[in-house]
Amino acid sequence: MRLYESPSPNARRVHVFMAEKGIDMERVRVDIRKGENLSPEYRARNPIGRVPVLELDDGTFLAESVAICRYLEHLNPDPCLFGAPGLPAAQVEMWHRRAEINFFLNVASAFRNITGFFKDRETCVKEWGEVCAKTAADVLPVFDAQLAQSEYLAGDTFSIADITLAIAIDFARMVKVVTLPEVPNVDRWHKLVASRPSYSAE
Ligand SMILES: N[C@@H](CCC(=O)N[C@@H](CS)C(=O)NCC(=O)O)C(=O)O
Repeated sequence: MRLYESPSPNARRVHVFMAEKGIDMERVRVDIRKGENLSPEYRARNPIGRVPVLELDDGTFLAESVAICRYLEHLNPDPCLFGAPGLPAAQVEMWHRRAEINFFLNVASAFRNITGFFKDRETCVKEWGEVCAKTAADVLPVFDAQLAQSEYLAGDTFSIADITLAIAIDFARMVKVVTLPEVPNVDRWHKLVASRPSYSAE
């Protein structure tokens, strides 16, 4: 297998997931700043033109970080990071979707629209970025309330929901476009997640 990637939060999700699973593979660096991900050659791997992309040994391409992680979970089920079948898996899915849709995507949209980082390839609307930044900040207390009563986001067990939210928070802190509210339970939990050896995987 081979992973097409760049230093970016979505590729990082896969790196941490791989480290949790003890999976390693060849990496191919894609320069997204220069737009290598928009070339016809790259779009043949992923028509959406984003990283990461996993290439299987038979030449199949799999894009979308979560789809890649699901496949890696299938290859190496331990530790279980998508939740045990039944209610635990549904709870992981619920918190993961909240982390991804309500927080991560708003942080990413704020970053893209406010900074114009990818203005060579998309229309950026600063005001929309500011709306997204506020939406991201406003939803963080929901995670804080959950983490006041639960060690990890979806319960007692570390899961992909924790990977996505922790990396999204790191990204928000790094790009500084979202004014993050005080969230002590999120801070407690983030230290716990960051102390895992997998979390420093690159
Ligand atoms: N939903 C996709 C999002 C992938 C994505 O947005 N990747 C960013 C890097 S974090 C990218 O490729 N950006 C390059 C661009 O927008 O041209 C996933 O989960 O993999």
